[in-house]
Amino acid sequence: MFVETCIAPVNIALIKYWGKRHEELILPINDSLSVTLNTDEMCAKTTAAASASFKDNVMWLNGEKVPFEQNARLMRCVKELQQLATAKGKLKFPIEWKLHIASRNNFPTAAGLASSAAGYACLVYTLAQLYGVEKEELTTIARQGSGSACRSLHGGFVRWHMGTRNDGSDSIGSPVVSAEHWQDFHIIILVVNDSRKKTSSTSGMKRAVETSDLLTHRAQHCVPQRIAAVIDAIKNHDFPKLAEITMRDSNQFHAIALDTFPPCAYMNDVSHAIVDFVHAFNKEAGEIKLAYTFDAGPNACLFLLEKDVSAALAAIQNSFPNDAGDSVEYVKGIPIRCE
Ligand code: 2P0
Repeated sequence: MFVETCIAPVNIALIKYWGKRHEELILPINDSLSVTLNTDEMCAKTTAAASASFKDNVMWLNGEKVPFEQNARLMRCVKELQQLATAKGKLKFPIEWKLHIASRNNFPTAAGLASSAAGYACLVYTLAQLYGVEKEELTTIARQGSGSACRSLHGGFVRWHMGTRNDGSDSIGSPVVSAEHWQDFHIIILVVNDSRKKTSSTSGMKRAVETSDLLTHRAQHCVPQRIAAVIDAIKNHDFPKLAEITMRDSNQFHAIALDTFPPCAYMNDVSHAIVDFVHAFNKEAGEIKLAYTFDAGPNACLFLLEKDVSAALAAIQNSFPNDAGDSVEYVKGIPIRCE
């Protein structure tokens, strides 16, 4: 039997991916840019084994058996890795050997915090180790599991290039700077308690492509400029510039969600209170020290510099006390360094 175990972290987008130009290959309509969290507290962990004695391919996710061969995205990743290993002559065992894969997220999947990104990045990297191809370009394979997964294979700030080729070979994730470039860049996750079921990212973005005019405007006219400007801000350690671009892009992404027909409302009242809180905090400080971004759910990710973490956490605790009753939403701060 051959066995490998790996971990992969969550990434949070500053410039969002929202909309595909090819559903199966998962090719996006715009570039996106994210930061990968440097923490073991929020990551996926996967163990993959291949053996002559396994009768079937089996997968467990957080301890529960889940479909394997019926999962088209999973099968696509496995097949791509097997083809790569065969082409490179790196197989240590017969390609016919079945796989057993067990994957876990150590953060609440219900919180909707980019679990598929870390999950597919981890799955692809673990299988690549098993097949001996871990040094090859893997982001194009992880992308076919879940688009945002291609950004979790690198540390630090990562750009997912939309690419122009029809086969997706140039739709890759690559680091913008070295992973150690911005050591005092921090993130605080505010977990807003929300049990309401929301539209999944996959179907929400599909509906947006079909119905939102604002989506086309953003992809063509706003994202290219924002990507260039945010890379410039990262290279120059210009936090206020990065913060403004991030907040504007988050706001526009949620405007697109509402411009979708029927609309998707991912943020809730607490999310909007967090937006107001951040702007008030920055006004009080006289400069932009804090930035928010929201994904396809109500939880907030705040970006800030290390020197401002304790003041921000104190202000958060003051504005959003944690001791509210069961039915009331709450906010929790987790400082995490990104590098
Ligand atoms: C992002 N999100 O850039 C954006 C912002 C959510 C909001 O990437 O269909 O789960 O599997 O490619 O990767 C979530 O999309 O969607 C996402 P699929 P995925 O982080």
